[in-house]
Amino acid sequence: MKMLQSFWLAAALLLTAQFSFAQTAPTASAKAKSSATEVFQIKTSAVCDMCKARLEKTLAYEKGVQQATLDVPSKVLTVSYRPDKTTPATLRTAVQRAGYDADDQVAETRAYDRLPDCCKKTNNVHQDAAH
Ligand SMILES: [Cu+2]
Repeated sequence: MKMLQSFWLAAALLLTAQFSFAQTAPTASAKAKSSATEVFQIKTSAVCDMCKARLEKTLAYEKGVQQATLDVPSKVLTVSYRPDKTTPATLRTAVQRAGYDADDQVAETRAYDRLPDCCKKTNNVHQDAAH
């Protein structure tokens, strides 16, 4: 009898855990769903505010992009885009063409070579008083 009790207790715990997971999951995606806009993030090799300006500008000119914000400390570029106009793959390519890595895709060499020294990925994330 005691074993049956602990079985039910375990089952109840499992259900509660699943229930609370199911509750938190939709909230995260509901935010991205509002008005035909999707949001996704690209891990880049940006290191300073100049990179931030360059990448945000590059993405702003891309078709279907509504907003692009780079968080310099984490190097993560957050893009809001219209899925009927562009795709995450296209936007990653745009980042590569600007001279930066996009997730596991390496920056286009020629664009990367044109970057100022302070923007090379051999640098750590830094703040440059010069700009
Ligand atoms: Cu830079």
